Amino acid sequence: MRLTTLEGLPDTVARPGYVPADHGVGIVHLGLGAFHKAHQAAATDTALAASGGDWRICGVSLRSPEPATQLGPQNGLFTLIERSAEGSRARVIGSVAGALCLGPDRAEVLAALTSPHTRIVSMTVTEKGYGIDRTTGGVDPSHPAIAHDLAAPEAPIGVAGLLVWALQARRAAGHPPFTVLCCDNLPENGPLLRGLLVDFARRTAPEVADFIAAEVAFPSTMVDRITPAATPETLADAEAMTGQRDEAAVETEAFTQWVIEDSFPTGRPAWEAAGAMFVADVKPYEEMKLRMLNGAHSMLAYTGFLSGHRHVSDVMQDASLAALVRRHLAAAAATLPELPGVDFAAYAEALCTRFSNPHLRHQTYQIAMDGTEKLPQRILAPAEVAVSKGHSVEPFAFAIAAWMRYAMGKTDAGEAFELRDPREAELRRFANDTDDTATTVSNLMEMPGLFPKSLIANPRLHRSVTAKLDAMRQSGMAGAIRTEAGAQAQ
Ligand code: CS2
Repeated sequence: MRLTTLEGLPDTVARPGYVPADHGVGIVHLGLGAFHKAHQAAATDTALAASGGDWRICGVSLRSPEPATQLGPQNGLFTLIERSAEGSRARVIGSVAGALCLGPDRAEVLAALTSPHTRIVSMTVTEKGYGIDRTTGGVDPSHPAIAHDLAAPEAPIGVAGLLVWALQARRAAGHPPFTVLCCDNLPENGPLLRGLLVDFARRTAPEVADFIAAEVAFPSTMVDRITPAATPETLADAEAMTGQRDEAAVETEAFTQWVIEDSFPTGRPAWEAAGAMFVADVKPYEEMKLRMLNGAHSMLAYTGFLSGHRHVSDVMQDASLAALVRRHLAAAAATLPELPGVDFAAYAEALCTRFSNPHLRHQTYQIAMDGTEKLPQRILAPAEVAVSKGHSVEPFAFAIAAWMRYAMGKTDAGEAFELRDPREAELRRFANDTDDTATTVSNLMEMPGLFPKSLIANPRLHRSVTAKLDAMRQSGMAGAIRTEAGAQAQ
């Protein structure tokens, strides 16, 4: 039997503490993937139980029809499996009221974005989904969705195009603007998105550009919950736990964190009931998370994948690599300004425990994707700080070398794999152009818009990355990891 109602669920399964149908939609969410379901949808479910309100979510996927075909027949209900060392627990989430796909459901999506009931538009479309030119902060006209929407702003398909179109339509109709809530792992994601939308509007609808800059709220957020892509095993486990077939089940860890700038002129759900922290300045939290959790994740993804570790928890079983993860966390922490009430060493330890969770099958290959979009905020920004503070650059050089080795697109055994990066072709070409490692390092570092100038011009970093990449090519990734960990131990 397919999950369609809350009736008949076993007592061991937690269910919404409210009647879903009694609550209207107040949020449109773009990017209806596993992370949204495990994080914001779960927090909204808790908030609805605690304080009510018309805050259910209309979920929209911009391209993939799957989320809508999975959730639609289930009335938006899905099982969230939370896996911790103590075991797994299942919870059915009721906060998603509807699931649409922009292609087939275009009219409904546009109606939801312009509805006076919609007070927040949130999104998780991944780093590459926006089309931001990080050097200017404006739009990247070569991004496919941006290019499309600049040419046809009246028929948008991308985030910037849709939001500017909707904000303009709302203004014309006399409805207040919605709050734009970016939930992707991008630095200062609120202002970043504001910059993108204002630039897009200047090019397509100049009359609303100043209005967006001045009147629309773009609170920044730090989001955290490790959520692997769902697998057939996830669905089988959900069925075993709930007794119902659930095509939309997701699994995640027990831990969850959300730090949000409290700037919601038209209201918001009581997310604090789910542990969300509302602060005036999200930046120090976001830097901590991007540089420590995500930075270590990227480092261990490239090194782990290439040394034969399929899952993050396998990496943590490899004593040499686990030592390098700890080294990376300490180096990243040393780049952060003090954050009252937060002990970075304890945070690092907690991250190691989370990474070691054997019940969570989080693939290194999943984290390795989209490196060109992730490296700047995760590895390069802290590397720049380390250089400026006179700290060792070795941990960052090791992570950069591992990414470069990965960009070659083949394992030590010579087996080819897809990088899954929006700059795949360019990366492969630069990574494989020459046998001279120092030239490879220069070529990759000088790819437009990626490395900051201060790092490109740093001979110490260049030498260190070259030596480490050489070691990875000559001794293989597993050998290079042992050497690096050995050098650290001495
Ligand atoms: C990961 C993140 O895939 C990745 O790049 O580093 O998705 C990570 O699991 C989340 O940010 C954790 O909150």
